[in-house]
Amino acid sequence: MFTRAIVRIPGKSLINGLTTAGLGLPDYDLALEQHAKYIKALEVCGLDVTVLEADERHPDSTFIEDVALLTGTCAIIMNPGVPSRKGEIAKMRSVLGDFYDDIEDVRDPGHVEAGDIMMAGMHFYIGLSKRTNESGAHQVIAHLEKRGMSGSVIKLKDVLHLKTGVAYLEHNNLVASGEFLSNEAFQRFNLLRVDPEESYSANCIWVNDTVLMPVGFPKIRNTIEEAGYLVKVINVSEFQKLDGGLSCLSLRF
Ligand code: CIR
Repeated sequence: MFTRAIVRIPGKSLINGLTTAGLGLPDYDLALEQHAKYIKALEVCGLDVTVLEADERHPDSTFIEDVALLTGTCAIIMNPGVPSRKGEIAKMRSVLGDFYDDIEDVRDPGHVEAGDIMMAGMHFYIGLSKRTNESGAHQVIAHLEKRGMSGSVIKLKDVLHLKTGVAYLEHNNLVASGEFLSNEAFQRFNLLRVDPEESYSANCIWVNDTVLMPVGFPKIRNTIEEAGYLVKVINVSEFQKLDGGLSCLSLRF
């Protein structure tokens, strides 16, 4: 069960965020509205949500998932793999200090963005991507192993982050799309397969047996409901324009 989440309000500079989506510029007012509804949905799932103020200097800082990994026992502050996002970690130690005594860091030459880390029980899959390298992944694995957890790496081909294409919904159920459907490492799960035309929906999140997913993906919604979950759909169109999705917008712990 999760009891808490941390989110960061998008700044006006959001429109300058990194993107490959080709979907146009986000509408800032609509992004704020969608973000407020996202917070509400987390609260309805029982989470106590800490809302951080906007950080205008960092356009992508609302994608707060990328800057820390929060486990049951420790927090690990990431080292983003792209220059414009490096400064996002500056205040995380004091923010996380309210919740964790045990805080580690990923250091150069290691880079990790936690959108590349998927927790499945006590094991953490770490995507090697354009943002996350071997050195960073092995630092994370060492921090986890010191505390009785484990990690392994997955090489990414097409997607930005690991969780762009997979989502663990607990109970051995894994939502998977594209390159991950045939990945050997994921065959031990019950795969909930996402069709190529619904690939954006693979970035969904389990919050205490409710699955939050983006609007407009009826096939995978049906599959997830048939697997026994309550589904709540949320419109995050303005964040999709920046390659972001539901998982990226919060740290859940
Ligand atoms: C970026 O390119 O870093 C942001 N525009 C999107 C980050 C999305 N985060 C995630 O998938 N965890």
